[in-house]
Amino acid sequence: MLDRLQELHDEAAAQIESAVTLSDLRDVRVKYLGKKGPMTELMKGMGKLSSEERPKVGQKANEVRESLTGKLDAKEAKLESEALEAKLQEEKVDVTLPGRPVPKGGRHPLTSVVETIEDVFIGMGFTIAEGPEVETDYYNFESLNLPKHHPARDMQDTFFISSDLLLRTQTSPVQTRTMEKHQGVGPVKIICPGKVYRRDEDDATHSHQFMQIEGLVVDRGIRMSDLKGIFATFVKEYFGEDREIRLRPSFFPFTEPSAELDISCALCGGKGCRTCKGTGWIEVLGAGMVHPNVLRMGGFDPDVYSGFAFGMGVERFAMLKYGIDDIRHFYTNDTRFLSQFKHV
Ligand code: 2U9
Repeated sequence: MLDRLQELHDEAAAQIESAVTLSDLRDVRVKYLGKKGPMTELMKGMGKLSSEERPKVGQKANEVRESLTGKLDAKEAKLESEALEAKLQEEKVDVTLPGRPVPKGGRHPLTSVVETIEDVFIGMGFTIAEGPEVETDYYNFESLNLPKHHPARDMQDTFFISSDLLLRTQTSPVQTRTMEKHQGVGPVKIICPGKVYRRDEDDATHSHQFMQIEGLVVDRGIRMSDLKGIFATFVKEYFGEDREIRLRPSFFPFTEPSAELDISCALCGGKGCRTCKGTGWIEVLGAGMVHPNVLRMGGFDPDVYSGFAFGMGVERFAMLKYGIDDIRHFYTNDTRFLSQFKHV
């Protein structure tokens, strides 16, 4: 029996030695030291031994068990540390590698154009005023000398929300609201940037939603020459020193007299080309002296105060400056278009 125990020990020791994985080792442990293993089986025969032999066999069995347990534990620790080392090698991270750059966004070209125009006017002493996009009929039309059923209302096809509420068709209501706040005391010198809405079919030059910047100056003794001086500075700062300006008579219900401002065409230098339709001039904005009715409705006495106002379409300015041929590019969020304006 002692020999058999030694045999079992040597057999198990050889298998422990040759085990490659932790699972192999677990099988060896169960096979030799488990309840159904040969050791247990052998011990069942202890009863048949003489009282002299029994302690010897018992002692040998304990030695074998201890020896095997020690070998198993040692091999298990070795395999576990080998597995950990292999895992660490496999998952090794090179912390010195440079990071992958995250692509950066940029300002939308319309935002850049608005900010540039704002800066020019702020430089001339204007402040910025803003107001709601959902307006009342009074602020969008009545207060601008456009009473109900006035034919000029049709010039601006309107999105109505109810008979009295609408999406503003121009930022002019902000100017009326600002005049009201001043309670008949000048000066008022503001520009009003913002989104406006018109019931238009979208095409290359029309959009049902677009951006405007309007301006208003009200004070004692404001004249048409003040308007022209402001535009001369603005055009040179925004479009360039070499641009000339001219005013052409026009009509708007809220201004009298009214005019349109043209700038000389930079492409042909005034000779006439496709961009300026052969005229040498490009129309950029509308303006005029504030109509006395509009001053009165804003709370200013037209016998004491006068003013001028103007309005421009931001998309048109951006299209002229960057040579963009379709207004819809501004709203389709195609990054191939937008990424060209990252640095403007
Ligand atoms: C008040 C008084 C007067 C604003 C003005 C224009 C002329 C004008 C157009 C330019 C292109 C609109 O975006 S566009 O389609 N605007 O030509 N706007 S004068 O006049 C005002 C506004 C408010 C109280």
